[in-house]
Amino acid sequence: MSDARRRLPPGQVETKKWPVLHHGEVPKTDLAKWDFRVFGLVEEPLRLSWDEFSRLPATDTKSDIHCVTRWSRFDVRWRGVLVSELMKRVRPKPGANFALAHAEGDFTTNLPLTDFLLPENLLATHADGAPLAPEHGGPLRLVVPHLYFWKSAKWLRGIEFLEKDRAGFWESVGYHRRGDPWAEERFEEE
Ligand SMILES: Nc1nc2c(c(=O)[nH]1)N[C@H]1C(S)=C(S)[C@@H](COP(=O)(O)O)O[C@H]1N2
Ligand SMILES: [Mo]
Repeated sequence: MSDARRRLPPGQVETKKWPVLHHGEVPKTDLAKWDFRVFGLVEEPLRLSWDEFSRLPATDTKSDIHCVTRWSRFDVRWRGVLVSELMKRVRPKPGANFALAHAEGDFTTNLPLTDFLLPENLLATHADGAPLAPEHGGPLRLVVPHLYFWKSAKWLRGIEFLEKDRAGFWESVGYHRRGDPWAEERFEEE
């Protein structure tokens, strides 16, 4: 099997392009008013301004994107703050089992805590060497490479830790609660 085939989850097709997909309008972000919040089941809630967030240590990563609409894009170069770096500043309470990513305009997406904490997950400010374009989620998006791309919330504004799973935006209209592309967890069975 070719390298490209091995990297392609079942039912996916590789594209060199980067399609833009989301619900609603691209939000206009005023960085002076922007904040990033960590709340819910955590010992100390955290609130960072854009300046404070920008001072967190940045890391370069590279990962593949797998969209549930069946396109995959290989080797996207990301730059941003590793979730593990953020977690050095946050202590989830013992009952925290899920993370709910909050984005502009009430968009949310839910992740089991174990999926959220994986070492390759990133709070991305840059893609392919440039600041993340607004249509791709700039100034900040979540990147969770091992799950379908709808879990990678664009225009990310915070993370809420929860005891019980709470369906996010796409999950509440039938998308799978976990979304593993290798297991083709596309939609919840009726
Ligand atoms: N805030 C927000 N983030 C979102 C979405 C959305 O509707 N709102 N859609 C998701 C879906 S379904 C996909 S496939 C990817 C698309 O990201 P892209 O436009 O950068 O390719 O964003 C995800 N993140
Ligand atoms: Mo999607």
